[in-house]
Amino acid sequence: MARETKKHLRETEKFKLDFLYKLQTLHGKELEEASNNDKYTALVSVLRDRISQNWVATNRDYSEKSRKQVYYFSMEFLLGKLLPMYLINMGLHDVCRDALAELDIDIDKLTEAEPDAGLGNGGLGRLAACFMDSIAAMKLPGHGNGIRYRYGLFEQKIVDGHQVELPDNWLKDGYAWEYRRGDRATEVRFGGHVRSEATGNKLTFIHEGYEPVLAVPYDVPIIGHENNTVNTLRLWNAEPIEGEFDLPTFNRGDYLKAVEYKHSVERISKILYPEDNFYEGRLLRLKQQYFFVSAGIQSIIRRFKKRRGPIRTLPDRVTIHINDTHPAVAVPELMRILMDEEGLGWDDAWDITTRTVSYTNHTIMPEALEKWPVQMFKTLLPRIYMIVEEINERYCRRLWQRYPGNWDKIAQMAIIADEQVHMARLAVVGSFSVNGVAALHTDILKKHLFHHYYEDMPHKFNNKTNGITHRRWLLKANRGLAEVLTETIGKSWVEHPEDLTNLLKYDSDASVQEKLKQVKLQNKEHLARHIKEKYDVLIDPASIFDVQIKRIHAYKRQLLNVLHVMDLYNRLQDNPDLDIVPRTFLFGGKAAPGYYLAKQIIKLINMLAYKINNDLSIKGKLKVVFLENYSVSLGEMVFPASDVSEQISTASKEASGTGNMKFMLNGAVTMGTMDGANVEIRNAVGDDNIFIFGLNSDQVIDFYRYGGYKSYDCYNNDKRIKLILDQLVNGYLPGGKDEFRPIFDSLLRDNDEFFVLKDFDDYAIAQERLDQRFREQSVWSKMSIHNIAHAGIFSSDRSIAEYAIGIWNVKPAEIPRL
Ligand code: GL9
Repeated sequence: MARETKKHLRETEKFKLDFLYKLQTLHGKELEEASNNDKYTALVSVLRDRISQNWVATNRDYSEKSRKQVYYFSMEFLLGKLLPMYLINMGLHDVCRDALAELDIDIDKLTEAEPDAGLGNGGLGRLAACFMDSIAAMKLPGHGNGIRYRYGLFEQKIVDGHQVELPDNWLKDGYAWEYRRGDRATEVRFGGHVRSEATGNKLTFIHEGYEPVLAVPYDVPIIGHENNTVNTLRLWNAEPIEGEFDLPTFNRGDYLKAVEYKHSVERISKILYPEDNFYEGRLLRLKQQYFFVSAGIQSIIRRFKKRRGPIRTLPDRVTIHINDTHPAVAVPELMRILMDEEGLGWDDAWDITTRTVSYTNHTIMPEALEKWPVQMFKTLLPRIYMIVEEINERYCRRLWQRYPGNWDKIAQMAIIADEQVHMARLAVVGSFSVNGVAALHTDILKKHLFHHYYEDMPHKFNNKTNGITHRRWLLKANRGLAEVLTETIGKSWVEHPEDLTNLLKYDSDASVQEKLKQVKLQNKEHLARHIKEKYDVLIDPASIFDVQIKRIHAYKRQLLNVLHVMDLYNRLQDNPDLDIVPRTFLFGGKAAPGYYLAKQIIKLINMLAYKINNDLSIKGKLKVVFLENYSVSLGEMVFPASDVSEQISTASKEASGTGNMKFMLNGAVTMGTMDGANVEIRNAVGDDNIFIFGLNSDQVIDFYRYGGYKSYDCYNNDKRIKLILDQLVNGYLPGGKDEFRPIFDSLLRDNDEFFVLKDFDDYAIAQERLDQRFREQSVWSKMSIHNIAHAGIFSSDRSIAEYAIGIWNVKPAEIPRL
């Protein structure tokens, strides 16, 4: 017997015994009596034991060697399921699968028992999760800091074509991956007032009458890929301060008030706000932000002081990275701690803070930029507000010197203006690095959104194009493809995704093309079975799977896609023999519960699907399916089964996109605008391997600035457009006649803010080109291969390497086995 096999057998046997032992000690059960959930928790427990040694070793190494560490502050971490990824990262996938198989347990079945940790809305939260994975894979000392929401992103049900939201009760059976660290809890203070006291020539500030909240950390281990690194994702839970110690005076002895207090505290980490690219100025949201930021910074400083000496060296040992502006209160909070608790003066504190905090902007959508009313901010965070005021004053004073008399400009740059605290401005002024998430986006930041700051502080600005972890989105999600790749070019791509370019040599190799086609077909069949079972709709795996999955948002233009489907359908009805390659249009995505137009789009897709899928006259050439409850796990099934990736946002609006990268990595070809990272995808694959259409971002921005677009002209001059739009409001679709009037109005009365009609014709032409290319199967295969081959640079390992070198200055640490 080969040594490898022997080793495998030994490990499998050991794993089996560990598992059975856990089942017994945890649940007091034998295999026969154990539920799926029992088996799942026993399995995770086996893994936890193996992880914990490396976790201790990692933390010991970081502190003994005084390694510089980065803390990624994010309101969202959209993790998905960890079990399958951790088995892969720990190199235990096959051992575990075989051990369980011997016990007649299907590992995929166990995985179903794990809730998708949906602590995020979409791209921004998923990016944070990919980054956690890459940081650990690259052996970098870096951790996450966020909120342990009791309810993650809502579960979407489609009822009569409408979206209905159900609470995501993901913690109902507990979460097997978290470790509650009660001993590391810390206090966060809200409200009250601040009194100053002079001691000698120094003013001290005393915060009184506040409501204290206990922040309790729940740590989730973040495991590196086949290395010993185990980093920490620390998620904070809000709890009332109980017991005799330090009971807040305001509720001492008052039972009702004490209960109210408990409720008001627990609300803080109760729900994730379900908005995408949109900001709602709720008090509770600001509370959430300060809560996890304050708790996070306190725990960093506490740990720092235990080991690493003088506070002045903080920037050499720690970077606090803020993921969008949500954690921007990190700037004044760090100032507060350095001054009020560590006794530093303003200048020293400011110097340390602005060398410790770095910031990523994720959107230029005006409605997503956070601004807090001064009154609200000041009432909730009185001491923090004082500090923001001082930051603002000092900054404006500097601006007066630089731009004397230029009041307009200064008002546009002031952190406090129009009775609001502008969080993006605070983030730019208070950090040492400001980055966008794709080359085009960073350009737009420099030229438009942050233009004045860029002129003032050009050195801060830099680009870090987003990435995705190829371990989850290929190795895990598409095993079939991963195997063919390894067979063809060897396995180096797993460690070095840029090696995927070795595939280019085979772009015209018939046997490689055939293997890839087979894998794609299997993935499509798998998805088709799922769709048949779940929606009772039959789709043809030989048809083009044309997919748009992402949050539903006007700027992402699901509507453009829908209008094109309506047009295709109209043409097919005119001529049932119309020569098109059969197409299956798949949609998926959640709409924010209060976003009326987005919910209407979902309804429209479903009504259209109903009409088309039941029309026998078109001979099955067209199918439309809306996939319910798009989530990380659903994405893992859909990306591998896709032929066409719809990335059709209005140019300039999509900061980067990351779904676009997951599609290309899985061999889909992009239909897209010159927006976000699509631009870089095009540069990588070349014009022959992508379908680009529509206005570019300069054209769009010019229209916004100077006007000149009249959507009515498109309606009046293009018969197809007129027909489709009329069909929205003339009773053609099932449902009420006026059901889709608001969509109609947004396109005509409101002059089509996102240039849907303007880009329609070019889109339809590009779709025809695509249809033609798909017919030549070897040409299509070659395009697909070029997409896979060039996807390596969109690995989040590349992004993280750039952050580590260009912003954080953190270095890999080899963790020894204990
Ligand atoms: C987003 C951008 O809209 C995306 O284009 C970008 O890829 C991601 C990650 O950088 O960030 N900004 C943003 O607010 N969201 C993004 O996806 N929204 C959500 O995460 C829901």
